[in-house]
Amino acid sequence: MFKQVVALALMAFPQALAHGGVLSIAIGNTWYNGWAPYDSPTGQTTIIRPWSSYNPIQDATDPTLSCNDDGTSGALQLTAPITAGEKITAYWNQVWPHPYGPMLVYMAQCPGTTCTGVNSDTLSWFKIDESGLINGTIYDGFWGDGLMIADNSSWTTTIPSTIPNGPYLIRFETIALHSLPAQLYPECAQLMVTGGGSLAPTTAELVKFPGAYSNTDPGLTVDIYSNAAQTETTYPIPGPPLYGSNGVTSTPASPSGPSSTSSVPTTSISSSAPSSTPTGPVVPEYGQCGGIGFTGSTTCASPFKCNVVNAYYSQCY
Ligand SMILES: *[C@@H]1O[C@H](CO)[C@@H](O)[C@H](O)[C@H]1NC(C)=O
Ligand SMILES: *[C@@H]1O[C@H](CO)[C@@H](O)[C@H](O)[C@H]1NC(C)=O
Ligand SMILES: [Cu+2]
Repeated sequence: MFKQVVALALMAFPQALAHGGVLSIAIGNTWYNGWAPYDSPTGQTTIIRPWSSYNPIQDATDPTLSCNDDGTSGALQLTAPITAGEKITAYWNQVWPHPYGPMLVYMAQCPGTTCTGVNSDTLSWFKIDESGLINGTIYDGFWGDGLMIADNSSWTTTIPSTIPNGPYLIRFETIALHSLPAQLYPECAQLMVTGGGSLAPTTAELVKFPGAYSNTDPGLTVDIYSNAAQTETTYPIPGPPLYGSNGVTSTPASPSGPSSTSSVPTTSISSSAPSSTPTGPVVPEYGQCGGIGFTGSTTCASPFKCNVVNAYYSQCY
């Protein structure tokens, strides 16, 4: 009997567990309350796609990996309007407990005029934002997840100004590496993008969920407590190359320069401190080009300029 009471109390207060998800979203001054996974789905109206558990997904082939549920949406599903180039912020339950691992944001365009009723498992996703190991080593460094926690357990990203108009899902994901298998926490929201451009993602940039990750990805299997981790300063972020990167995977720069011989822009994850005359790789549109602790290239690909977003993040656009 007592055990039952305890179990009920845990169900009523799932935030007592060290897990969670995206509870709300803000676009400009508009606040959108999220889906409540522990309430009855009946009658819930929100831009966030239904999701069902605070528990992490720990298998890259899990069928719920797209939006942390079976991929469907109900008839009451809402869609938020957003202008290409506008910022959107996702808020996790506070204080998010997992500071070691990357932050990732994906989008997927829906066929037709709305995403409502479209199964998220059928869509092709492209990555618009990522933040991996920001400084230090895999063992004791500062990660995108730490930045999310420092920023009020929230993550702000910019809808690329170049994506075509239309209905999209946006997928915010935080990955925690403090234990293995890695813990994946994705949630999705429905958007209607206007004011966009005409740069469709390339085939190399598009992935399915599940499909984008594998259980052998170095970025999902790294043991942050290993001896090797204590000296390793680069971390391969899982998933496809960033949208707009011309299909080139983010390449960590080495002290002697970019390891890629390609002439197309690459994103620096970690490198030696920028000199006054940077000769490293140029950062593509929407890539990071500055911020506290950032040591990568500060040179944006032409014609983009490096703009301060906040103290921790400057971006090329
Ligand atoms: C921090 O996030 C919460 C939602 O989790 C929000 O209500 C609050 O306004 C945020 N605080 C600031 C300073 O942005
Ligand atoms: C790493 O980056 C964080 C946030 O940008 C900063 O607070 C911290 O001092 C940096 N640590 C080192 C060793 O550079
Ligand atoms: Cu957790």
